[in-house]
Amino acid sequence: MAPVMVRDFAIYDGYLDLTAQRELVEAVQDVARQAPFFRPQTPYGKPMSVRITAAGKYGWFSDRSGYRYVPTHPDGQPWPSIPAPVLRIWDALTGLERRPECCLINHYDAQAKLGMHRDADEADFAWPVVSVSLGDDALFRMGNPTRGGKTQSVWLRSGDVVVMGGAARLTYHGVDRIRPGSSPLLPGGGRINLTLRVVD
Ligand code: MD3
Ligand code: FE
Repeated sequence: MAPVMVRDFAIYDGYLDLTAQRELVEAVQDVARQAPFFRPQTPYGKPMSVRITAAGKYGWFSDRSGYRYVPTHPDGQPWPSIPAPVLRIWDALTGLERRPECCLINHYDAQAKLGMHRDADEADFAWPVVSVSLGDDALFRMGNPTRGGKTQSVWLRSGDVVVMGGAARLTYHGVDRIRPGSSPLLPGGGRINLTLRVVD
């Protein structure tokens, strides 16, 4: 499947069929049973609207002392391993020998959004980031290597996969809003986004 390229973002529209999406939802539910979703505090002390959990060697965490990768869930347990069907997507689309060390899992309810930011806490930006969308549609905004400037938005739908390599890897991006009720995939509604990252 050939991606649609938007600003070096490779968008694989409808990459996952319904069976594959359901398999991933089960895998995410399994991770969340072991490592429950939580709401991080921003360094400014405000709770994020997105709830998160993770799988792999590292998860992502934020509190008053800043953003960082951490080897354990806030409950002290190591993160569950990254589910095999998730790694298969990485393998198929990147063709890399290297595997991601973090599968960050974001959950968006009807009110949740993610402000414009760059993902820059990883050691080597030469590795791509892969994103998988499940559930409700999301308005994804792509910006520039520095804050500000013209942006371009696309609706990401359940089953879409995006590969951020090249210039896109350090591009500002965010999620303005979801379209509540647009997908019946998740039992409680909302949207789940998986991002696969090489951290070390
Ligand atoms: C571009 N997540 O978790 S996925 C994030 O839909 C994040 O939950 C959004 O931004 C979401 O950090 C957007 C697309 C995405 C993810 C990671 C990136 C784009 C990226 C890392 C670098 C560059
Ligand atoms: Fe991001």
